[in-house]
Amino acid sequence: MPAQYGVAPRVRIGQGKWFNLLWLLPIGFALALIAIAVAKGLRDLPAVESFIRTYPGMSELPAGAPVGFPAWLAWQHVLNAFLMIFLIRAGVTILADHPRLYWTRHSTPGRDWFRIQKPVPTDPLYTAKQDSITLPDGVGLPGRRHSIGLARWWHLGVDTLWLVNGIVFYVLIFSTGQWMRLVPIHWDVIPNAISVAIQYASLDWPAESGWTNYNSLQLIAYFITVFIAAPLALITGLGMSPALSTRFRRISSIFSIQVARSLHFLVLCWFVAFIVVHVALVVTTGALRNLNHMYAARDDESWVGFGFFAISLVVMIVGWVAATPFTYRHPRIVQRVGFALIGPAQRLFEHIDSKPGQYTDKDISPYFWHNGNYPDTEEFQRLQADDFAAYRLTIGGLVENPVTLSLAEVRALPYHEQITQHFCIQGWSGVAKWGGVSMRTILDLVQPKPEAKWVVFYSYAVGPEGGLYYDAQAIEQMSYKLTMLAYDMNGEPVSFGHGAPLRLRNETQLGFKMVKWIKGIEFVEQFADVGGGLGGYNNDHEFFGYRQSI
Ligand SMILES: Nc1nc2c(c(=O)[nH]1)N[C@H]1C(S)=C(S)[C@@H](COP(=O)(O)O)O[C@H]1N2
Ligand SMILES: [Mo]
Repeated sequence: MPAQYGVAPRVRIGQGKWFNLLWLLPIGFALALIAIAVAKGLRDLPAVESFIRTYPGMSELPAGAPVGFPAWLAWQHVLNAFLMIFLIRAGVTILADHPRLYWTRHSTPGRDWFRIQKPVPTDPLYTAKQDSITLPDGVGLPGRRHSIGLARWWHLGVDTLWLVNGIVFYVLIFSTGQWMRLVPIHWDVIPNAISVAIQYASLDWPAESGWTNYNSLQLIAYFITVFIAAPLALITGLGMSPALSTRFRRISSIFSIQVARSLHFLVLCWFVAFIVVHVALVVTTGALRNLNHMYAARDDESWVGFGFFAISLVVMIVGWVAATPFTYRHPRIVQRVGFALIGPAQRLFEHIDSKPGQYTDKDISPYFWHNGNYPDTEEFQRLQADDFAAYRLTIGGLVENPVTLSLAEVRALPYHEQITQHFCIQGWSGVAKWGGVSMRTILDLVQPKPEAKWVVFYSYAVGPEGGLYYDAQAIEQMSYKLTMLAYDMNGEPVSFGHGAPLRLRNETQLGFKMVKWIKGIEFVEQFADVGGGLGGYNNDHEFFGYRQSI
């Protein structure tokens, strides 16, 4: 897609007022100056000096707490920092694909609380894809407009490595006692942290002894990062999965995908702020000694730690610079490796056959985004002109009883209705009531042969690069309670924009798998011979995956 840049981050205040976050730079600078003046003033007060003497900044460690850092900790720290580069950059690219955040599952234009894009235009057929924005290549991973397919492989693939590293870290800190240095266990961390804050702000910094014991402010920051932010990143990430959200109804009715996505973003903000402050303090509070602690497992002022740090920095910079060009040159490798890493988890969640009844009429979204490429062929326009009287749905392939059905015949089949939530890969969501035919009814009608493993849905619409839009679904999911062909939406015939006359609903999957404007259905043994061979138009052209339960 042609590049399109967004706007500086904005936060909504009240109904229609937006605050440009760039203002935080001068405001933050002014506040920092005020904080310094106040802290300096405070330190002239005898009461404050005696408070700082009583609470110099460190909480006592439990008996037997380890001294210094083992080599495994150093390695895990390096690996963590390296992986974070790709996680964060790919995460920002995913955000840029739907550059708005909401607190409710409705994703209503104007109700976003945060955006890096202009307000939504009034065109009723405006699509979420049109709304996506470009990031500079060095910032995003990969960054190009609507490169979410590749960004997700980076994000989810690297995430599995990051999680493994994190699990190893948890196991090791708890089995070696290193946890004692990361978990506040005494209430005096609070006054000590306040004391440290005053000392930092007054520019008369506390004594450093990170080798044996962090100061209390540092301790709290590390504790939040390791035990709150990191688990929250995982939980909020999973909170965006369609399969899990339709399965865990109670949790997802409070903790909707949009709450998850917004919190996921706030976790990112925490990590970025943490990294900035952490690195700044490492450098300004005795860089050589600090680097020896974490990169050479020694407590002196030699250049050894700096040497290891410099090597890791070179690796990080090379990784940073190479990742985007590599992705553009070898997108299929990124797609394949990403799928190898996260695919097993996606497959696991696909086995969830959720119950209907999670939502009621009052949950229906007032606005439901449109997406994709609209059909514009003459053939489709003719069908549409006479209300699809000449429409025929052909269902064939590996079935005992191939059929060709008019829309009236489809409507004559037993009626199935469900109110469900749609999860677009780009991040928006919406609830709608779908009426039509259960895919179970279709299976009963056509009797798939035992060899049939995949069910391919073909559309009347072509994709953005030409070629029919299609998608292959695992046959197992076709008999799920919430898989259906919809001809009604919210009590009316499905509109042109939402896929008239017939579109698929498969609630374990992300929205792109739900083909609109269905022309035909084919049962096949494998999808390698269909389209580009990767199981769907988006997989062939946009590097998505054929399993997208996350
Ligand atoms: N034929 C066709 N079907 C399609 C698409 C498309 O581009 N072409 N886009 C998909 C995507 S990415 C989404 S999110 C949903 C959007 O459905 P909606 O427009 O009804 O919200 O349709 C899916 N089905
Ligand atoms: Mo989508």
